[in-house]
Amino acid sequence: MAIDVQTPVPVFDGTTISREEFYKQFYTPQKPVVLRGLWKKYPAYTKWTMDFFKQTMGDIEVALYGNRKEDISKTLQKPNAKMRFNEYLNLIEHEPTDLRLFLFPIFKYKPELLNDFGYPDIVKGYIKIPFMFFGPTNSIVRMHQDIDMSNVFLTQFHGKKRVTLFSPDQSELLYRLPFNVHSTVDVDNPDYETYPALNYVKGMSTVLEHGDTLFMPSGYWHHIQYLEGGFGLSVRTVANDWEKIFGGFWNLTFQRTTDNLMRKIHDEKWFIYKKTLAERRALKAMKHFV
Ligand SMILES: O=C(O)CCC(=O)C(=O)O
Repeated sequence: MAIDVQTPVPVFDGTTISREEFYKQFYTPQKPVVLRGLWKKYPAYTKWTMDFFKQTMGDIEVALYGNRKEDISKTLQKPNAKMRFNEYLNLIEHEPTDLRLFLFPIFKYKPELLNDFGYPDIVKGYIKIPFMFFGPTNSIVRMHQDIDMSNVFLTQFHGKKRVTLFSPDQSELLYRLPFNVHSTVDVDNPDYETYPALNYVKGMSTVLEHGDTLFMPSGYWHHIQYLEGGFGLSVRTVANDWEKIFGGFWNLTFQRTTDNLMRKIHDEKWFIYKKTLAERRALKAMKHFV
């Protein structure tokens, strides 16, 4: 039985939605939405294609990460491969691979790309550090929350990807690993014997295509499957409440340092400890339902 993610993320016309409407319906209540065409007014909307990136910056070297099984316990730190950007773009267009390019600071290599877009005024308080994400068909971004707990606006430029979302209040049922923002749950093939609390989670899903911007409120869990090779860009805003702002700061400092240190010292044992704790917390959370 699949996890209940049938509820579709609502879709709004991003070319007409006003700031008032966005705040009232989505930003203040922290509800996800797809804003179709939000970036239509910017040159990037049509200019940023695979060929554009191949031609303008194909020569740079990029570090790539795959979906290694052993990485389930780790935040990805060591790349699986390095190659020229145009070789990589050809690969994800034409060849089977699982190599992804994520949190790519493309603007460091080519700052003039920043002139190709702006920050839509449906919201205030942007953290103006955009990142790009590239991936091949069938590659998976395993389920996680963003470590800084910011609100995310993820715009798709090329290819389609399915995004599955869960609200942060389901973290325990999703077996959130302590000292971490990941879960070992496989959303596509749920193992209800090992993870019985998954019977009680309820998510949402959507497929993003060219020109769609997905608003993911702070702390939302997301799992992404690239249905086609492609790329997108994310910009973020600071979380809406102090608890989440502090949570993000905590994750980036104390939590991450502790996790890295314990991993170095105890490795597998530390992972087993975190998994056990996550299971205990899930069983406790499940008691509200059974
Ligand atoms: O689109 C992707 O490849 C990953 C996006 C993501 O995980 C994020 O923006 O936090």
